[in-house]
Amino acid sequence: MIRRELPKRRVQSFSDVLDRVREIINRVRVGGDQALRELTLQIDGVKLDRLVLEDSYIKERSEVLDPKVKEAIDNVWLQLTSFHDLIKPPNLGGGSEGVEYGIIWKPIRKLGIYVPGGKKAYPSSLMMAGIPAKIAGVKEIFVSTPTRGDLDPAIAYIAQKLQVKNVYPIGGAQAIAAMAYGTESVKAVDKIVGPGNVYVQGAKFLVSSDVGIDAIEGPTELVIIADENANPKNVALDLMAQGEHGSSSMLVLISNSAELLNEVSNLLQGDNEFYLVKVSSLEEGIQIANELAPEHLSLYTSRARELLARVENAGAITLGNTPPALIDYSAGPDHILPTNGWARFKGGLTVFDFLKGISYVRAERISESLVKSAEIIARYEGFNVHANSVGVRYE
Ligand code: HSO
Ligand code: ZN
Repeated sequence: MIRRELPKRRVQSFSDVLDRVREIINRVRVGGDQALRELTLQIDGVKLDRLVLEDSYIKERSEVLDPKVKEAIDNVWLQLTSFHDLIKPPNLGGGSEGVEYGIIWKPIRKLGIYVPGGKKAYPSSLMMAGIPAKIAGVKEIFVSTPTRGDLDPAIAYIAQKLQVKNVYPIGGAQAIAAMAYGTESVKAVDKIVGPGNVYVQGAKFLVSSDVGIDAIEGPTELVIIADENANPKNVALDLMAQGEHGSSSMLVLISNSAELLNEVSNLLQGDNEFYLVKVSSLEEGIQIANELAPEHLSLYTSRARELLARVENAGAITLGNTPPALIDYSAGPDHILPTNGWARFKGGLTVFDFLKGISYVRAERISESLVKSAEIIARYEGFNVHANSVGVRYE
C-alpha cells in the first residue's frame, strides 16, 4: 500500500507482552533447566533433548554446509574484520597539571549472542555480533538460537569460527532469561546482544537491570532520499528488500522529483506500507530524516558526499547507487543497528559495544589549584572526609 505522507517515528511497544515476559523470566530463574524444557515445549512446540549442543554435533552440522555458502562467509568475514579492526581503540595515556591519566580498554568477559530463528536461520546476524566481539577480545562467547530440529549448518560453521563456548538450541524470552541469570546448563553472561522478536526484546529490556544489552532492536527501517538521477527500479528494489523483514518495516522514499516518486510507486509490489513523500529540496529531505532517525538511510543522489555532513540521526548510511542490503551482508559496517528512534543517541554495533574503558590516575605532584578545588567542592557537597583525604596528601 502506498501512502503519500510521512510516517510517524516508530516506537516499538512491548508493553503488552511485558507481563508474559516477566512471568517467563521468573519461571526460568526459579526452575532452571526444567523450566527451559517446559517453556520451549509449550511456546515453540519443541521437545529439547539437550540444552547444550555437543561440539561434535556442531562440527558435523558445519560439514554439511554448501561450500559456496562457506566461501561467501569466509569472504564476508575478512571484510567485516577489516571494518571492525579500523575502529578498535588504542589504550591512551596523557597528563595535565601534574596528574598522569589514561584509559585502558578491556573486553567484557562473557557474552551471550541471541540469533533469531523464526522461519529461517540468520547466520549473517551471528557474524555481525560475533566478529566485533572477537576483535574486541571477548574470550567467552555463548550463542542461543531456536533450531526447530537440526542446527543450521551456516550457524554451526560461524559458531566454530568464533570459537563459541556453547550453543544452546533455545529461543525466545526464555533464552534471554537463561543467559542473564544462568541455569544448570546455561552460563550466566555479562552482556546479551542480538536481534529478535518482541518477546526477545522485551526480555532484554527486563534483564537489563542485571546484565548489559546492546539495544532494543525493532522492525527494520529504511529512508531513501533520492533525486531525479536515481534509478527508479533500484529505489523500488531497495524499499521492497527491507520490506522482506515483514509488514512492520518502516519504508520511506523522500524525493524532490515528482517523476521519480511516480515511477517508483508504479514499480512497488507486495504487502508492505510504503511512504512516498515529495519535498522541495534534498536538504528538506535530510531534515525529515534527522527527525525520523532511521536505522538505514540511503542518500541516492550524486550530492551524497556533500549531504552526508548534514545527517545527524541515522544508524548507517549508504551513498549514491550503493544498495542498503550490502550493509546487511557484506560491505563491512554492522547490520545490527539502532531502530525506534534510538539512532538519535546510538550507532550500530562496533567493538565499543564489547569494551569497557577503564580510566586510571596517578597524581604525585598535582598542581595546588586542583587540590584546593577538590577540597572546596567536596566541602560544598558536605563531604569533609573526602576533602581531608585529599588535603593531607599534598600539604
Ligand atoms: N536489514 C536488517 C538486517 C538484515 N537484513 C539481516 C537481512 N538480514 C537490519 O539492518
Ligand atoms: Zn535487511
